[in-house]
Amino acid sequence: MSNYHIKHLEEYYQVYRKSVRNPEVFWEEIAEEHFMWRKKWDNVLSWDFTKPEVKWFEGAKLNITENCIDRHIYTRGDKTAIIFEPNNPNEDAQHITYRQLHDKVCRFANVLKEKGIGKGDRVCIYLPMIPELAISVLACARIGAIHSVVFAGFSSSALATRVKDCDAKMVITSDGSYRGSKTIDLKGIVDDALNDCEGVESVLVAKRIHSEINMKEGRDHWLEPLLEEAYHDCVPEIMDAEDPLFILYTSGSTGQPKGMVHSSGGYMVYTGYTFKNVFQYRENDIYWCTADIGWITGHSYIVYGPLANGATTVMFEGVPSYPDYGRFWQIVEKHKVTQFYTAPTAIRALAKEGVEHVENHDLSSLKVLGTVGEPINEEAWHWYDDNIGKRKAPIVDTWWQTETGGIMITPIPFATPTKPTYATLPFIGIQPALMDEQGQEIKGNQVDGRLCIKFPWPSMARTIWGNHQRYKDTYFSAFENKYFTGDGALRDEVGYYRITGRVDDVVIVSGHNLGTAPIEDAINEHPAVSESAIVGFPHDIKGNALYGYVILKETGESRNHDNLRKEINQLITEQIGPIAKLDKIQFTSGLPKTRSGKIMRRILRKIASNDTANLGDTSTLLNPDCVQEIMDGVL
Ligand code: 7RM
Repeated sequence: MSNYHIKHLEEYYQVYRKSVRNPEVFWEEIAEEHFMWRKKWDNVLSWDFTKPEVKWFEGAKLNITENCIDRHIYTRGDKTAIIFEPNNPNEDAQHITYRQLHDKVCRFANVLKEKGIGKGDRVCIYLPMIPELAISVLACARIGAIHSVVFAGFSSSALATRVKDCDAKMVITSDGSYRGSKTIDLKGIVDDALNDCEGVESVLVAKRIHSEINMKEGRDHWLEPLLEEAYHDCVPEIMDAEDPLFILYTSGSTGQPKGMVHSSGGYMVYTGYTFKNVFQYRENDIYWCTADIGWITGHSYIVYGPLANGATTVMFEGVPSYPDYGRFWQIVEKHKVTQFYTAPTAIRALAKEGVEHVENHDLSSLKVLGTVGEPINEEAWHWYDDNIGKRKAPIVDTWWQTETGGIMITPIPFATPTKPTYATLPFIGIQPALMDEQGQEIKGNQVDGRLCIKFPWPSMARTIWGNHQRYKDTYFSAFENKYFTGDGALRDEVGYYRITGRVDDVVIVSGHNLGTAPIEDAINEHPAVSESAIVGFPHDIKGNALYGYVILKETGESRNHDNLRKEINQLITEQIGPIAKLDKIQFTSGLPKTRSGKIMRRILRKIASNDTANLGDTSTLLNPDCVQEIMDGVL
């Protein structure tokens, strides 16, 4: 039996039981046999969810880039580590070998050092999906700097909030980016953001679109000449297992995003181990995850997990619709992709365009398909299974979060029988629990409740940057001695889990987590707006879309409502980014409120979803009359 590579369902159950009965013995074995340490740990695990404090492999020393790069040079130095597929299909793909990756990461690391970056400093990376993104992430890790990647679709003010929150000393960006037929002025966005960020000493700028940009004397530096001059080797900084590796922001129920802090040792072990098993990765496979490295999926399953296994990982710069809706399948055919991992929203968008975009491509290389980011509906699941996997490639519906660092509930391909819309079974070492609203665990099968995790796992976030109290309040206070995920789930008759969706004020739109509070904050800055409430409602492609109820300061005919709608969406675009724009905006004179003044979002959600048959008791509201007004005005 192999604990590292699980191949049968029986093996899964055996290894799972072992991992739960004696987690320390189990994880010690995985860590010891499959990773490279400069010094072994004194203690595998110590934890206390009441503080909360979790430490894995305490006392151990390592550098994650030695695990992801150096050790592979001896065994697979000429193997491709990263395939870069550009936005424009006529531009050549780049194949970066492990040896070349070592050279590039070391040079970049030396540039960081020369610009005054050292262990523990924060570096904000705001780059499109070009090789420099993966290389800069690894370069930070090489010297122990904490990277904070901000998705390059975020606005300047969202970027500024994140740069300031972690007090970044440096920003890494590019002149601009390609996105389908468009170009985006990334450097201009960075310049706007930095007007407001005093702590940033330097900006490194990669050249991608060759646009005319402004370079601020003394602060901004072109990357290429610095890399050319830099020395090609860099001794890795030796880190403690619990030293932070990166910060990644995720939205929450207040305006300030939460900077989730991930560790070096535990994160490496868990992402490496899950990658191997969830994708059944074998040497010579070509693995492609379509996420952006700006999200956790890209961190864990484009960069760290695959490279820790010496895999070949594809990085795609473009979008699924350019130059046409067959682009994903053209890339699968071109690079003979064996594992393909994407989001349900992408599947739905492609399914809508019809199978003709699929049919003229050879997809026979595909062995495993994956989805992540939101619940996958049955129709999309079958479309994926029938047309992409041809019913031969199992679909792994992987549930996890920015906070969990790695995949938590998932089938293991060829071992776990799949079931549409079910993420199925907990991964090795993961102990889920369903809780009722009184805080009791619901045992047995065919039940549903709030999804918690009862026991630590190596890649869990250790804190929220600069705000440990918020970490405790958000994740460890709802249920005693448990990590609360914010999701609801059900468990079927055989113990399979199906994630039913968020039970808090987060809405998942096209696989992106959006807190409703920050969007409301943005809208409320409009001079004509007095109050607003945002809820999600079902959408065929995006999974959910946003519906905004807005109360104006002055009602009446004085303002053109269509113009106001545009201005509101413009404000949201500026403050958060275009992904947070509202699909529908309804002006109303009141919002349903409880006697304590809380907006009853449950009612607004039902109205937005056209599910008004069962609104529940509205008579206890402070202002029951507004419910009818809102229903009459539905868009
Ligand atoms: C990896 C990622 C986390 C939230 C999570 C869920 C939802 C993610 C699934 C899913 C149903 C899935 N991180 N979610 N995966 N819901 N089935 N397979 O997406 O931090 O950006 O989002 O996404 O609500 O709490 S994330």
